[in-house]
Amino acid sequence: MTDELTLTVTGMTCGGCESAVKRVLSTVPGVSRVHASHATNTVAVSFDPAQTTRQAIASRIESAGYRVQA
Ligand SMILES: [Cu+2]
Repeated sequence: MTDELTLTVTGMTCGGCESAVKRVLSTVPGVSRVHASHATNTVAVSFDPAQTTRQAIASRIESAGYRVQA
């Protein structure tokens, strides 16, 4: 089973930031697809809710230096 989640993330300013977000999320078990856009301040994630949570994904993004809006 796969859930989709779109987070509003601030602090991404270029393609390098998008790549950084994708890289850290690729280490989260259960995350299958990530689309990050600094132009729209969004990160869309496909994930298995049996393996991870919105909270785990958000805290991983924040640990990389970006802010996730509630
Ligand atoms: Cu950047």
